[in-house]
Amino acid sequence: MVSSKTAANKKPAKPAAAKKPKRALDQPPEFSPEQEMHAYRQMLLIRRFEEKAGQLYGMGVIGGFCHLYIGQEAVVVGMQMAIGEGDQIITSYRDHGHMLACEMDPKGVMAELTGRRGGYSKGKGGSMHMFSREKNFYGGHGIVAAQVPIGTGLAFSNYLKGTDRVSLTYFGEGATNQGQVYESFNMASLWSLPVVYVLENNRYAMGTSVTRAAAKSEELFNRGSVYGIPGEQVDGMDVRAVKEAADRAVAHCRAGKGPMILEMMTYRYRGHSMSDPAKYRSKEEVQKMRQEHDPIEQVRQRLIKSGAMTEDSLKSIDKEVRAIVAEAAEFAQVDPEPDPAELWTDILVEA
Ligand SMILES: Cc1ncc(C[n+]2csc(CCOP(=O)(O)OP(=O)(O)O)c2C)c(N)n1
Repeated sequence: MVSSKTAANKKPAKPAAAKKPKRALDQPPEFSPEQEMHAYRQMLLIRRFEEKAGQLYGMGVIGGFCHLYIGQEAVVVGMQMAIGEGDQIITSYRDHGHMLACEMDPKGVMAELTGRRGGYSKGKGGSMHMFSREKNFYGGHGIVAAQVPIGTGLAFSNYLKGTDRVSLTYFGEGATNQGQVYESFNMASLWSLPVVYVLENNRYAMGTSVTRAAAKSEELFNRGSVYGIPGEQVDGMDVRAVKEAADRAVAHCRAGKGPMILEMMTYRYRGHSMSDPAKYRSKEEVQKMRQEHDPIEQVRQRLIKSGAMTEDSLKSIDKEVRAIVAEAAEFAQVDPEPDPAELWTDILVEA
């Protein structure tokens, strides 16, 4: 075990320079046709997967908690396009999209939702508690903001090991009011840890609007400023804007300049969880976001306009994606449930 004293001695503590928070560019750079296609396919996979999960939940095949990511797909896909082998990802309970973006197997994710042996936590974790060391996905956390110190710890480990790996630590705007976020900001800045705090501002924490819950809610990207952590507000519905901001934030971390906050302005179309009828906002508000800002539709329109794809070729991609999701759903229903004896396994790891 490495003591914090050793850690502090390894590199002299270098406080991050206090930078004036700035906003990202209004017009993001264009994607190549390959990047557009990649983003389209990944976002569509998440959307179709979540739609199927919602359906299975309605049928009673999935039980317990289930928080869908529909509407927010551009955030995780754009972030993922900016990182490389060995960079870590950690998030809250709204985690299926993050897992798919990390290329975890949709069958294993869906089977965990249905509580089957082939699930990523052997059917014992459910929607909020899945992990993959192989894909550098560190969960899946049900306690609001609990992943923020853990994600900061991942960055601390990168720092101690002297690697250039970066931790992407996601959390919601509701989590931004939790104390442990600021303890994390302090340490991340103190030791210049390579962590990008990806603040997914989908405007509601359960049924509470950000404007009712957060002081200075219009500038959450600025919440790290007293610690000298630079922050930016990003159009989280446009995958190109996300990728562009992510590239800069990741480069900032890799250059040893410490943490950065990206506030992703996004929106969730569905309720907080499956039991939320979402009566705290108007249907028109949701409709407007879907019609004018949908992250997948934006890419679809560009692909068609540029001539890179036709309606028919896009339909065939949709068919392929639906087949992957159908296969996952099938597996998640035929795979056996864990043996009751499994209740006593994987509880404690002896070091
Ligand atoms: C410490 C703690 N307090 C309260 C809850 C109940 N709770 C679950 S989700 C949630 C809202 C969090 O909203 P946000 O961070 O914005 O994330 P989102 O659900 O919008 O992705 C709350 C209050 C919890 N799980 N943990």
